[in-house]
Amino acid sequence: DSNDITKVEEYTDAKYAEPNEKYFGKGEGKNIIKIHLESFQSFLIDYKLNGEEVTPFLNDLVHDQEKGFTYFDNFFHQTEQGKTADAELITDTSLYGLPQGSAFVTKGNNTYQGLPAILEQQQGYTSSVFHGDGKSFWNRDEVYKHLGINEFYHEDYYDMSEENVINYGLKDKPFFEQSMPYLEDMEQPFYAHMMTLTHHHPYLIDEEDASIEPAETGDGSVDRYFQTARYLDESLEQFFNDLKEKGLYEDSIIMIYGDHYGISDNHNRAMKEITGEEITPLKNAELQRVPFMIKVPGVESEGINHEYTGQIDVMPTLLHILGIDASDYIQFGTDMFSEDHKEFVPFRNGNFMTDEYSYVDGKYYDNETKEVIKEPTEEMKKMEDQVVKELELSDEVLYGDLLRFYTPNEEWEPVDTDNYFYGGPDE
Ligand code: GP9
Ligand code: MN
Repeated sequence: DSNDITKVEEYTDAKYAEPNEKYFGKGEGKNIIKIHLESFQSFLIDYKLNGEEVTPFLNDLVHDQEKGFTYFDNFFHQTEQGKTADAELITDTSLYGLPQGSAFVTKGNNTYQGLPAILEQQQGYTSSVFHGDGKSFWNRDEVYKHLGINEFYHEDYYDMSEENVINYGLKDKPFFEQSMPYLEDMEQPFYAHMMTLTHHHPYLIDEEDASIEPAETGDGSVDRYFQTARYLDESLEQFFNDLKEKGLYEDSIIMIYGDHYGISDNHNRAMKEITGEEITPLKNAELQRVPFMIKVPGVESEGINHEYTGQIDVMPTLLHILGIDASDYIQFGTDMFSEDHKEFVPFRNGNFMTDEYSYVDGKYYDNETKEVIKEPTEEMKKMEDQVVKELELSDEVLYGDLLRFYTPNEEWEPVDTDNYFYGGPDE
């Protein structure tokens, strides 16, 4: 009931981090293009296979500051069984996914105060999701209404002929190409979420789409992982060129993020070959880094930012960039650019990473020496308790549908799901 939400609010208020003046409001009213890199782990950045870069286009965005992107090299995914759906939920609500199952499916009819709805109500944004798969996968066609997503371009909007499709759905190159006219037609300012798909387990790729050779560990998924990553990288380059051609590049906020790991710990033998290191529990946790990079027009790139951050921090960061006070909303993350951003990143299983030490499966490790810390400090134990508490409070919000009882500010209007319909181009 409303007592429970008060408890949550006390926690998120205490955690709130003030905006950084350098960013606050700098992106107000600008189009936002959010690009989802399916199953992309950060170890791919700068990785060389047979002496060749796997993702030259992304590497260039990371290293060439002229391109305007700030890259967070200590950004982690925080997903569990909900995989892609968890990443969507976390980045658009700043709530955690559930310990089991997918909140998109089991809590798809909850009340949410999602980023798309807030942007529409505060600054007149329209929002859309682009994804070349069936609309009901992960219950998207229901939960998107509650998030306030205006348009959902799903497989009915795309040419899904055989040559355009592999594995789960539309290949990334035709996906971006065919999305362009819809994107151009959107009323501005828009918040557009482009969700790629080809770089997905088991990393199938047609011969004509593979520009590099597979790795040679003998583990097929790991070996092909590099080929589909390269294909994704090429599809991004094509998309950026199209955006430039259509005048949608320069003045847009562009954000790129990875949704979750692609190589599970069933592949540790092959990953030892790839990384040159034994995949210990700590190493496995370290491999949960996924890329996050963002370009805000008019704000110079910081190059590589080493702050420890996670998907939970994305929404408050974006709100502040647009000049919207994130403290009004129930959010478990904090602005990544803030001086008071809290440097601990909970994983859904209670493990967490900080800038100095990591807590993995009941043990603390020193980040530098990789050694177990035999006598954890009081401060470390407090952190462990805080992570448990944070995850529990977030769960209470979802299990109790507590946002029903919360009014963020005077302007907030609960989302009316009757206003949303994702039938298809002809309906
Ligand atoms: C399905 C796609 C993949 O539409 O988003 O989901 P995942 O298996 O990564 O959760
Ligand atoms: Mn995914």
